[in-house]
Amino acid sequence: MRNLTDLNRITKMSKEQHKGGVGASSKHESATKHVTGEAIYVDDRTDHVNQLHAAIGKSQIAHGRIKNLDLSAVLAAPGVVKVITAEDVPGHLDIGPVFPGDPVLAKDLVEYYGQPIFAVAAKTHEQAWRAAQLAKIEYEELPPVLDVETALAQQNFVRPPHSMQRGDADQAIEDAPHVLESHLSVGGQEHFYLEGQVSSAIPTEDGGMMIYTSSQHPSEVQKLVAEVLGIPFNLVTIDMRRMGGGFGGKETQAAPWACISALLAHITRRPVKLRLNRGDDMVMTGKRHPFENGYRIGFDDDGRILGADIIVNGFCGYSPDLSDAIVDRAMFHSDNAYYLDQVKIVGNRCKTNTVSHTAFRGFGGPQGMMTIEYAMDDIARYLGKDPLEIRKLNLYGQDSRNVTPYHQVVEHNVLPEMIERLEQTSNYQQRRQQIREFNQNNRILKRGIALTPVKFGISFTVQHLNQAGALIHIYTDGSIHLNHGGTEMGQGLFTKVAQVVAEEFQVDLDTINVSATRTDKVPNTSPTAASSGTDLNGKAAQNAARNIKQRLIDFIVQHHGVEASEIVFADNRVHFGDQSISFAELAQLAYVNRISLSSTGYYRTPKIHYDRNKASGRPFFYFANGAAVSEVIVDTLTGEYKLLRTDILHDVGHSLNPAIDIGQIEGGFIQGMGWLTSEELSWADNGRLQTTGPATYKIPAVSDMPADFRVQLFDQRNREATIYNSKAVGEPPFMLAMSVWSALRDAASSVADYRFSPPLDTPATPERVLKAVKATKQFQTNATTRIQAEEEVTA
Ligand code: MTE
Ligand code: QUE
Ligand code: MOS
Repeated sequence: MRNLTDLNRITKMSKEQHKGGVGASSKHESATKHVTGEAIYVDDRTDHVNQLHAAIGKSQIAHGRIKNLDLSAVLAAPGVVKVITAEDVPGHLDIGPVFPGDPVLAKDLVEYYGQPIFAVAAKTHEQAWRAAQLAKIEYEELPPVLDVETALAQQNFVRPPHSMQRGDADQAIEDAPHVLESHLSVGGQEHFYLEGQVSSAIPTEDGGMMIYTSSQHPSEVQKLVAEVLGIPFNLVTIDMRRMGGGFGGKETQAAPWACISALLAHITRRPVKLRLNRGDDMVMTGKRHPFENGYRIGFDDDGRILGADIIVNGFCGYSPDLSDAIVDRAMFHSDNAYYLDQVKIVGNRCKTNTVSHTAFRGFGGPQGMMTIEYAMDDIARYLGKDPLEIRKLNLYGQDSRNVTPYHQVVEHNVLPEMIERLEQTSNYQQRRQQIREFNQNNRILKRGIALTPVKFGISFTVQHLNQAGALIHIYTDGSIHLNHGGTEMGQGLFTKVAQVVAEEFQVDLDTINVSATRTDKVPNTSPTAASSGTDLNGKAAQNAARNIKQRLIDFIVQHHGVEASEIVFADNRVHFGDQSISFAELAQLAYVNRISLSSTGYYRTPKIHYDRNKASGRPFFYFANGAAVSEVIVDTLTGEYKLLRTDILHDVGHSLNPAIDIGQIEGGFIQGMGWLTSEELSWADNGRLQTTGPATYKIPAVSDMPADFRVQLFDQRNREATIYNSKAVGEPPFMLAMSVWSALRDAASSVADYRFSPPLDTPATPERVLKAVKATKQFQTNATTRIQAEEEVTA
């Protein structure tokens, strides 16, 4: 019998000998294919015989009724085979994901500029697009609502308002020694995934549909395609191997194009591909919600918050889409990392005649956090203190100072320790001093620095979405086929889940093949969203692997007459008694002995519950944390600036793959920086989006990376029982970019020796930074005049 030392030796050996298990910085499973161009995206799939290409005819007004739709020129255009309108939809017209409100093609009423009205199928992509421009449409125009103020004044909402509260915020503010109030405009954001929206539909022999689509939510596409066609769900199959980026923009926004290509395929009985060009994609798909937020906060002489009254108003666009959950998440993150003693938070879902805004990395959380971070800077300037001091003072802490406005207790709070550490490693205090000196000695160039924290709740706040399934087959050569409900969009989900399975069987990562996400393999899946992909699918895959492993162990016990405790999976082998066979031999042996080598797996997140009517419960299984210090330099004559250095300390628990996690942190931070600095959406007065390509919409370039970029993982395991005690990483780092915005404000504030907190809406473009500098100079001038006047009076 094998003794414990032997077992330990084998287990230890396995760490060295099987490649790519949990904790290894294995490269992304498609890294090589990505850089050689061999990775296949939907549009790279070989065309089918007889395939048609589709394009969309769009509304040219923001709000109105269609009086007359003349499509004769479209139908007569070269190559055109079929033109469809709402009248041609055999099943449901509405494809709203949660609540109704999104007709797949507009019927009578149009509610935003660019709304799909008809679709064309032609022999080529270009023929379809050209034909779609030839429609003659007469409208009866209605006044559009294009701003939040009007929507609020008219109580024009896509969903009813919602609020959460604890204690009596009004009273606490009234009783507080100091009160500040302000408002903040937070801009939206275009997803700018490199691969645009695309779907390819192929009719199947039994009246069903096979769809290849770039979607984060294959099960929802399956449901909606079946519903618009009026056929059962089991006749529709969705296949999704990889996206060229999703970022939330392919959660609901992929479905219309899948439905339209399916409708055209259903009607013509031919395969149909629909790929939006960049301009159409930007006009027709929802973006991050812009927000108009406000706060009124009471605090004591130290800057400790005593009462907070916060309002968040999301621009939802014309329909509910996911806005209810998005504004909820903005509300859930209005505290960010701070204890707000007596608090009231109100969220409005404003209806505007623009495209329906949707999920985008952080799902409303970033827009929610901005307000309290804005207030932190304002309180600091008012009291003449360093903003970091105010932030630290207000962090969630011990005793009763650890309960959120929705009554979830903040457990295992690592942020105070993380901030302490980052303050040290980034040399914050010394650099703050150097920056003060630099600013005193430089009239035109000013530097700024800020440290901002992030606390982000992990779990879908809609409880039933917190579940996942997986499917594993082991073949008789020992190679493993893995499938799960999550989708790959570049974030490394397939790699991490495969690592979990490699760890379970102690085999090399490259013996596992992860195949395309398909609705006929794992059914009824949740969107790959809320950063939960690895948490949910990793556990489901582990469950499937453990089912098979248990069968193999039972088999060895019976077949070889050894104790289960003596069986060890290690280094691509299984050891028992005095024997050791390869994993492939074991698979072969199990097969001939009629042991099933296939299993499904399932997982549901424990501990979570939430009563939305009471706005109370534990919506989040745990929190992911991070903090960043950014330093900028601003030209106060032009408002131009540069990010000089960023230090990040981020909490991913026990990392499943440090290389991929650091990639997510860097990418998320840069994407967040783009949102808060250069990416500005512009709509004309008639509701037409004017920023429809990279020439007018500025995403970060490689030259915008901080010259000095230091990312560290906070390597402490998650105290909750997540997959190998890791933490979700997809969205939280996005919000670390608030440090850049706050640093820009710090630089502007230096112009009045930090006694004034200039307004700085986002994106903080050079124009807005220049405005902030000017407001600060004005404050300085007024203050000087006032002092001179006072001196004259005294003299
Ligand atoms: N990383 C890449 N490279 N591409 C993406 O589209 N999407 C982000 C994040 N990281 C995204 C990404 C968003 S919005 C989410 S919710 C998560 O990845 C989803 O994947 P996960 O849950 O597997 O982390
Ligand atoms: C975070 C998210 C999502 C969320 C809630 C979060 C998300 C999402 C949904 C959602 C809600 C209701 C539905 C549905 C999806 O909720 O991405 O299909 O019926 O899609 O806290 O990221
Ligand atoms: Mo991410 S916004 O939850 O897709």
